Amino acid sequence: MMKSTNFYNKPETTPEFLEFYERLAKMNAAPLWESLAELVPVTPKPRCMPVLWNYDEIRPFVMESGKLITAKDAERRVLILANPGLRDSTQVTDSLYAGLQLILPGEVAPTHRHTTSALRFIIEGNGAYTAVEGERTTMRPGDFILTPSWTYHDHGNPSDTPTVWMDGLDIPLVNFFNTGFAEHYPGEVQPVTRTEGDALMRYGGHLMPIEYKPSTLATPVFNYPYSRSREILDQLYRNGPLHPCHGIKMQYINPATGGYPLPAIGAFIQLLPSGFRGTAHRSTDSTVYCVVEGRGRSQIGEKTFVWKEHDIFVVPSWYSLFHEPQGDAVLFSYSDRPVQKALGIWREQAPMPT
Ligand code: GTQ
Repeated sequence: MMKSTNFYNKPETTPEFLEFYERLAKMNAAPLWESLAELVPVTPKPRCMPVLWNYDEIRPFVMESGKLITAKDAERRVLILANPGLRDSTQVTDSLYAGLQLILPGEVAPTHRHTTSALRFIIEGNGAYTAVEGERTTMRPGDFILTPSWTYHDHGNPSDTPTVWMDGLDIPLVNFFNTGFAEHYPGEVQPVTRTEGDALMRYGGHLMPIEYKPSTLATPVFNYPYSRSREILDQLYRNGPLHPCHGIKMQYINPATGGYPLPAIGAFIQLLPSGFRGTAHRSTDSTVYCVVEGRGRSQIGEKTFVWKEHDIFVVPSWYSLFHEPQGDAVLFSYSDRPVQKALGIWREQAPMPT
């Protein structure tokens, strides 16, 4: 097999070449052969790196931010999870954003909407809510909550415990296309017009409103409660079979289309049962993982990450990956898979060829 380093036959750059390049630059032009290997790589070259945020280490910073600024003053009090491979960046992967958001008892994060879509994966707390288009949903650990593009949303915490969740947004993609818009709702808190649980009952059961036609690509269900997800994983584990790489892995769906929950973000939840040792695999969608339950380790390329509940880690595109839990473990993950699939460029090897 040809080595990727000499796949392209790059000519030696003599002074004559360099002189030509200088004159070319003044014409706002450049020689393709100098950057072909970078522009048309033989295999993916993600800039983002494998990285793990240990929740016990980052949590004190999250709480400290709560003393520094209010949710209202910050609009959203969030610590961005910045991938060290993406210098000076505000991104967790080359295409996606992640953050840890805190809302303290009595606080409100004011109502706004934007073209970027958001998912929330709840880490701790009990009794805070996210409101989406007139319906409030209580955020409980492990819940997967969505605020689709251009839907008004606010967060509030009438409980007596701080609530922390991971935000996942398609900010880098939306800004890449220069399609970012945002606006405030006229009031701080949007009026409640629907009973809690209405969307889940209406669209997320085994019934659908007659002749319902989705008006957007986003799911009409905006809370996928963990209690349900966990029960499904448990039941499917009992029923089998277990995937050699993924354990029991399911994807969150838009029940109206069977497609992804958001146009640009796919999300997954998997049970790695006690005694499981996953086989190495890889895929082209750089993925953000959040440990929901348990502990274990994952081998990502050359790196081994030891993780436990609430830790967050990144697996870049095409890095080999396997998981090994210690006891039962549950992992949540999200990636830009829907975009890659829409472009017809998503690839997976699960398991990797030996
Ligand atoms: O909750 O609306 O982490 O607008 C970044 C941007 C959260 C939000 C983020 C946002 C939000």
